[in-house]
Amino acid sequence: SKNISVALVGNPNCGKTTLFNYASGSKERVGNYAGVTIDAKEARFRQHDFNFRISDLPGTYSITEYSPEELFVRNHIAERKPDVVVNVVDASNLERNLYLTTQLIDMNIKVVIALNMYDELEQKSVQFNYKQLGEMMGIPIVPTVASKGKGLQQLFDKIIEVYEERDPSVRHIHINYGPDIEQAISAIQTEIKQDENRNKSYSTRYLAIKLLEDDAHSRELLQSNANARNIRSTADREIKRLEALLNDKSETLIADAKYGFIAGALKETYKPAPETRRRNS
Ligand code: GDP
Ligand code: MG
Ligand code: K
Repeated sequence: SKNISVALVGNPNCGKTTLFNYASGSKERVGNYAGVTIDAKEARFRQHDFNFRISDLPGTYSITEYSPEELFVRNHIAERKPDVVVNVVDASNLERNLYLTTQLIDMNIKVVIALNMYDELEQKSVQFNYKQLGEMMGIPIVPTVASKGKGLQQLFDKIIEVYEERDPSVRHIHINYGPDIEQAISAIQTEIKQDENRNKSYSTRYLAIKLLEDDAHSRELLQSNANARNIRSTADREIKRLEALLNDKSETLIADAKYGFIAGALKETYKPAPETRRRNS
């Protein structure tokens, strides 16, 4: 039988640990433990013909350098290289949760979205074409109610399908950052690619975007690139050009483009419940 490693990634309180416990059959207490050393819980179980190894990673709103949790998640993805990342998304808080998804898209890795808390979405009368959203992002989306174990069979079937590259809806999209930022990204990518023997843990597009966000960890990583000096000067030049041109910090410009992408995708796929009229007292 085959081995498959899975990492659960998502915002705090989206149901990762609940999903982890249900899937692995462990009775770990669910909750936030402030002050405890950051750690990933790991469990093994069998599903169909597969030996699953599943990791429950700390909750994060983003994968950058800003907190030890974020760095932990990022290193886990780059160094442990899970076969499939399950991005657990709280269905009742899509806009905020999908920000992390845009970073996973940049990383160009195998992702399945568990659209968790789906019960809460069903209770409101919203119309959400999650299939269409998944197609737009190139990431399959499986609704789940982790607290009841609902949808988990479908989720693990989908993980296997994505791992074996049998799902035709999976594709690597590029979030379009607009012509000015895209030009900067490709200028930096060109410099990174000069070194044929570079560390290939991260895609060049991802690293270029992170450099434009002035991300210290990426700068550090790229120091081992034979072309490090040119990469750095190109990034500095492009940041200056963008900031003069678009009149904002380049990391803000990138975050805005990500939120713009999410807003555009949700506008096409998500119809909120009609506003309930407030009663005057
Ligand atoms: P984590 O921070 O991502 O690990 O989230 P937890 O697993 O600790 O879950 C946070 C809370 O959400 C807990 O009270 C869970 O019981 C609850 N929860 C998890 N999944 C679901 C779900 O699908 N629906 C609902 N309504 N609650 C859920
Ligand atoms: Mg947890
Ligand atoms: K929690």
